[in-house]
Amino acid sequence: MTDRKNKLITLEEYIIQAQNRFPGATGELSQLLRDIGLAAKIISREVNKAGITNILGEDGSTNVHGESVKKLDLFADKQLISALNRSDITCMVISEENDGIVELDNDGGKYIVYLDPLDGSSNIDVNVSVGSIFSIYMRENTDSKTLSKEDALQPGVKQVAAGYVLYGSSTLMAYTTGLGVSVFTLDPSIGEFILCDDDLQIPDFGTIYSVNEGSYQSWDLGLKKYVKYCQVEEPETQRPYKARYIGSMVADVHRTLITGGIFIYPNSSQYPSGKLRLMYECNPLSFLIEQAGGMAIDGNGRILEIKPEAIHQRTPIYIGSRQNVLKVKEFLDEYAEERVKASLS
Ligand code: AFP
Repeated sequence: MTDRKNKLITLEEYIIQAQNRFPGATGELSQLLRDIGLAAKIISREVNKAGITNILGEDGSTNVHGESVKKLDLFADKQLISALNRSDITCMVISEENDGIVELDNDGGKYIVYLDPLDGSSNIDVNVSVGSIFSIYMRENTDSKTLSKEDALQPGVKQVAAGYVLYGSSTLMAYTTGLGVSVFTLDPSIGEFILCDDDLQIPDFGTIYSVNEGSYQSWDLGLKKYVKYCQVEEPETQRPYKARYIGSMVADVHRTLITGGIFIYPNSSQYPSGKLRLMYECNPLSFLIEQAGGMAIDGNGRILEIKPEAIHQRTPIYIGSRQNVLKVKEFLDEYAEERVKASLS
């Protein structure tokens, strides 16, 4: 935890202090993070009173992935995009809720922002934690006036910042600009995010595994064997591990970040390329986890090194404590041949 325990530092102050450490900084990225912080407060307020204002439930449409859209998804999407449109910094937004790119009014904007405005939204109706995820890139091609999807197709290693806001028992924001992970908790009485940790580290090993075991039959053999390994009784290796699965990636990964362990959303016969989205779920959370000392892979290599081909691309993901991710990789590698044989048969 931060050694500044007795001194309350707000998100705004922290961002300004961090910016002052870089003499050449223009302050634009800081402004962008502050804009996201503002939208997060508005979304948090709405999530907390969702039942009262009858904003719960589906709006009747489906998003680009054919999933039913909850009213709060749309609200969160609108708030984040209009917050980003306030300052002339962001040229383009790609959001789970929009099929194509959303061009903002700022041709000269330097930044491209990916958003999952309300991850885990099928949990809203049952009062379970949801979150907003963001991922920020620099626009590389500044010569051309026109923007295209290609401008947005950069690998995760090129993120300049990423983070999430978790609307849970309290509202919390975690972000990284590549210099460790900072975490803030929203104090609703003063409406400010207060710094609670400025260098969060994930335990190197943890005893929780998190995966939707209902899909067990559709997994590759390596993952089946790994999950059986987690369940074996062997006190010397602290097994059996505990199973925990919320069904909101942002909440499952947040727990993993704090307690250690592993979160998995694999490829399966139902989802041959995995279900979760590379650009606005897996990349930002992988950046954070790596910055905290953990690992994130797609079963073969680092998530952050995947070259994206589409803005709504999916990927399998194995993310969490270093030792746990290395262990599952051993199992996946050991049974990789069976996987190839199965795909050929
Ligand atoms: P929703 O946003 O539609 O609730 O999806 C949430 C999510 O993308 C991710 O946050 C969860 O980890 C994952 O889906 C849960 O998927 P399963 O229901 O297939 O386990």
